[in-house]
Amino acid sequence: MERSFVMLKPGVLNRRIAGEIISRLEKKGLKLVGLKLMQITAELAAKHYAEHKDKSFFSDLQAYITSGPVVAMVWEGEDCVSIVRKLVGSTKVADAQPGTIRGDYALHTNLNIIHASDAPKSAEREIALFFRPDEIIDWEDQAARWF
Ligand code: FUP
Repeated sequence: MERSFVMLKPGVLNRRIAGEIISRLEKKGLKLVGLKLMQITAELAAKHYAEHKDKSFFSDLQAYITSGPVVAMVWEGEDCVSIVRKLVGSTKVADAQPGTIRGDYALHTNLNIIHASDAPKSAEREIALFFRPDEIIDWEDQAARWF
């Protein structure tokens, strides 16, 4: 089983669409194993986006991601990282296909509403940055009992 770190960026709570977006990941069949509302500090934002620290958009990105609460999540499933990236859609919102989360809900790339790990290694790093091990619940999936 693979895990991915997913974060609903500030703006999602203002727009009251957190539930809709979480629902898309649930409907795909992925398993939610970690979830919390967080106010990210500038330090955590800098660690999370370390690969972008020299880019021109970094300070705007850091300001945006710390401007309000985010919903930090860990999702689990087979090929979870690449499946979530497909559901999320392209980074540049002009390229994000309708039907994807960014394609349906975002108009500006710098406000593209959701983050999802781009590889299993990044997922491990990001999960460790945002979650303590005891905040992730390895619950027994009894879906077959219900459906
Ligand atoms: P992604 O993995 O799809 O989130 O994409 P990146 O890691 O390349 O970018 C991280 C964030 O930086 C994006 F979500 C939005 C922001 N960004 C910009 O604002 N402008 C750009 O040209 C590229 C990224």
